[in-house]
Amino acid sequence: MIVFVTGVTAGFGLAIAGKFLAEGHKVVGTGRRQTSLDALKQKFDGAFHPLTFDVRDREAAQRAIESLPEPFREVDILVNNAGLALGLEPAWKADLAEWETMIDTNVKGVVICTRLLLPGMVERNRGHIVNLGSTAAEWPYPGGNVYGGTKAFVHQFSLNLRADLFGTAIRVTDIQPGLCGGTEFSVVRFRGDEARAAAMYEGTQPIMPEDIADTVLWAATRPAHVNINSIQMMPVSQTFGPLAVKRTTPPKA
Ligand code: NDP
Ligand code: 8X3
Repeated sequence: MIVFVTGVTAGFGLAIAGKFLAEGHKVVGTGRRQTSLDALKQKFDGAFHPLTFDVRDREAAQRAIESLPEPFREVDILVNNAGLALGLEPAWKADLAEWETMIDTNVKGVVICTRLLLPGMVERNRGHIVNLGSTAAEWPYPGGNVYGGTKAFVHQFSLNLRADLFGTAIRVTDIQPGLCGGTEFSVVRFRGDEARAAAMYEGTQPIMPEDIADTVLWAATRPAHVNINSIQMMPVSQTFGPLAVKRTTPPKA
């Protein structure tokens, strides 16, 4: 199979690309960091094709996809993985430019790559779109605001794609992870503050990129008549809390 994975220069994307390559598939891997993509090309020459573009840039994405050489053209699986969270401030203090970056990357980026690759899948009546959502799509938390909103979009977009694809063999899956370590996610979210990022995982055993890669591979290798709509996954060290209730008086014991 030919697997197109956005954001392979770190974290989940790197693990997903590695997993599919190890299983003998060809991978088109994207990102903005040219040197990381070059290193992957050198390591997996012939099986890995790098594309350097920003998923927010529709024309750059189109140029990159149109440049794909013949052996990588007929993409079977698109993994919309590139994404980010920025900040954890309450809505009235958050940086509006950071909100726009999250919307442009997590929403527009997913929409652009999907729209560019879907016609080929429909033409071949073969394909699978796997989106990286988040538990934040369904479980709000303070400071999650726009990040959670973008992942709710990813979830609903995934379901709606399947509605459009009714009658075709093309599958769509939304993977919704909770607390995950071993990626750059929190360092990016806390704008390079490594100590604050590390504190997120202290004393926990979070989900790791390898767990996500296993899940993507599993969803993509179900029998052709099975569509996994969504998978929500959390580490055992994470679960749900009660709804917050602000009281003006302390509760009676
Ligand atoms: P990382 O920060 O480790 O990796 C993000 C990847 O996305 C990088 O390869 C980066 O490449 C790429 N990327 C980011 N912005 C852009 C852009 N504008 N254009 C192109 N590529 C971009 O994050 P994770 O691996 O942790 O996260 C991957 C996905 O999983 C995200 O969508 C995230 O929201 C989601 N997720 C993460 C969780 C977590 O706790 N880690 C939990 C739930 C979901 P480059 O910088 O080279 O462009
Ligand atoms: C990443 C998980 O809980 O930081 O999507 O939003 S969380």
